[in-house]
Amino acid sequence: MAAADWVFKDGIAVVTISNPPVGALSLAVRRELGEALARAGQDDAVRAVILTGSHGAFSAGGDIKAFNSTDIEVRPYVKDLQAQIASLAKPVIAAIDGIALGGGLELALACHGRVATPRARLSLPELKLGMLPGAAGVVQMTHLIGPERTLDLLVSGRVMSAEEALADGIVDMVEEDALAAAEALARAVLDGGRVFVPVLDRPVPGAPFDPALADMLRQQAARKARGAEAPVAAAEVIAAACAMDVTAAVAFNEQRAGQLYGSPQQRAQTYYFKAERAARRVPGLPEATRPAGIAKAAVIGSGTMGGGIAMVFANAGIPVTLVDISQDALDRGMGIIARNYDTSVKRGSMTQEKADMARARISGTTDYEAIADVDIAVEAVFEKMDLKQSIFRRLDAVLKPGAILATNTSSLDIDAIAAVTGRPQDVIGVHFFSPANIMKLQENVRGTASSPRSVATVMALGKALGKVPVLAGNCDGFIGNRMLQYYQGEAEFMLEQGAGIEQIDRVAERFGMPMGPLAICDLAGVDVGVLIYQDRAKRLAPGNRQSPIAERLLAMGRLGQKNGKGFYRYEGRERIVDQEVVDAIAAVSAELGITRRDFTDEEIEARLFMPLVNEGAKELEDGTALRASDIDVVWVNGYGFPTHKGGPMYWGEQVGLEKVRDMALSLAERNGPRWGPSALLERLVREGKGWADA
Ligand code: 3H9
Repeated sequence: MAAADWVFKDGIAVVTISNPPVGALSLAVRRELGEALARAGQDDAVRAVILTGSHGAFSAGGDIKAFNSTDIEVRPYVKDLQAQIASLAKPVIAAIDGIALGGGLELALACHGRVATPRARLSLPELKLGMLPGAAGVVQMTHLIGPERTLDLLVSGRVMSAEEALADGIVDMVEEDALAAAEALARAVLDGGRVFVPVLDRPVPGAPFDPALADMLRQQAARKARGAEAPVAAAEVIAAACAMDVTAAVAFNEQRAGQLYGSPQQRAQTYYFKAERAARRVPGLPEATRPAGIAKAAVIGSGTMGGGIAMVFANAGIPVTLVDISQDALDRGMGIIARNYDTSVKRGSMTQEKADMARARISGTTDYEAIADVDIAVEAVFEKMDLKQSIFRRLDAVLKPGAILATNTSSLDIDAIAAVTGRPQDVIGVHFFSPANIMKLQENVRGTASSPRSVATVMALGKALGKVPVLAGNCDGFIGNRMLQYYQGEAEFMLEQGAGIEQIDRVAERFGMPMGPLAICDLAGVDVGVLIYQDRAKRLAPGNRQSPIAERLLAMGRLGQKNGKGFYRYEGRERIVDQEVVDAIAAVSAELGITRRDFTDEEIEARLFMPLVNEGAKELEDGTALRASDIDVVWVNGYGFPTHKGGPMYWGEQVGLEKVRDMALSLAERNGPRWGPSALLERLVREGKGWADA
């Protein structure tokens, strides 16, 4: 089939983008669209053109799979197609069913009119790829919805519904039969009954603007960007769209987009886009493996985590029963869920109607018999092995054959949990991150006995729940938390040597992390961190040490944010360094005989992030992670690692694996052998290779 089909009837040519599954604007599509538009221009019998998509998509925009290859650089570009539409003395109407994203939406916005079906979803998601809409999209959108809303739309990458697009004049009609409606619109234009003002000729809503607008937009974008360049560039182009004439603004849009395309951030984010999709595929599952359908779920434990997980199922349309030991506990859990939904409605992230429907899908019980027919039960109680095992015995006794018995443990041994059941093949880990209804990561943990069906089910479930699923092997801390201990551990070792509390957090935050490692400790609770340390201390091989700083803080009654003092003292949200903590750290240094010294920001950055890469390599080596890119997906979605750096493994490769290896050698000398380089890393350095050869 051609990449763009042409059908002609009664004076109207219907040109269809045909590039399943998502209608990406590949070179073949762009060429054939160009030819179709030229033919429409030359053929006097053609009086109007309808541009539409197929396979449930108008177009997902530029062909991401061809990014950074030569194909993308071959004309016609989307802007050439737009110019053809503009110069055609015949109406062109876009008929949009399903997605119109990025370049696809820019193309539609260059048409004279637009009709959408109720299923249409419109977005300019380019910033997620580290780039800008390059075919005038920033200017087009500013002319449609004004500067502030355009910035919000671009920075969030939010998807608009057909109704929303209609209310904003982005589409002209919403009709079930978009083709018929587009044809009627085209005929109305031909009859002179309907006139469309091209998007770029419309005045920017809200004009005239405050001269300080450009600065305001820039600052707003920079605050959200955490070091990403594209949001700031977007703000600059939006400001230009408000201040310059259209031709100059469009040229500036193209220029800024061109500067970002090919940049290290664009490459990192495009890599990351592919990484998320690769993570869904599990190599080695027998071809006949089919995931079990999940129509009904149960969650055991109605605390913060359990309640959040119940909301995730309910939000995805799956009825879910919360199980707890007492009615009191259930009532408390249900109360928190109700408040969370109220907050979502207040913040505008959910309509009242959707929240009510989701809430109605959550029920509670204290009786395990009541969940006998669920397809999956997710246990989400305290991290205590004997408690979890007793719950799994009960689940084993009541659940129907073939049900999935899942645990939300963040660190415990899946095999030890599975061993108390008569069906270890159906037992698997599904590790959600807190708050479960917000955080995207779903780290699925395969036990030794977990069947391919169980694996396939929780991977498919992740997608159905709107999460980003990644498969991990069963080990202490799985992919994410196993690495985290080195990041946080090294932060404390650097404190012992003289680095400042604020300096360490500032470096991590400037790198792009949402919060530095010490501030995170305060958020999670110094007491919680110390429990984990103490537990780990029992298992540490000889020669390895942990810093006693957190234990000291706990002894001083500093629990973290929960009592207003941990590594920092808190006044409202403000973090203030306390002399008492500085003194306590200096005392630890003195006791350990460590000479304190100044640190450069560069050293701190290297010592925080390189150990992550080394431990990631060990996970690849022992099979805990299937691919380096899976580790990146875990860190971006679970820990807020900046997407514009691709993830720790991608970043490590950019910095140089040799440097990562050298850092591991020096940290092993100071902190103990478990900090030493992974054998895989050493081999890759020796052979001059990267993760692709792991
Ligand atoms: C742009 O338009 C630049 C312009 O401003 C400049 C002028 C040109 N290209 O995600 P899924 C593949 S930048 C090529 O699993 P879903 C995807 O890799 C672009 N391929 O399904 C996967 O293939 P595979 C702006 C694409 O239903 C398959 O389609 N557009 C593209 O969960 C299914 O995808 C975007 O940023 C593409 N554009 O979600 C859109 N998109 O299985 C990014 C997808 O072999 N895409 N594929 O890996 C998305 O947001 C989601 O993929 C989408 C479907 C909503 C489309």
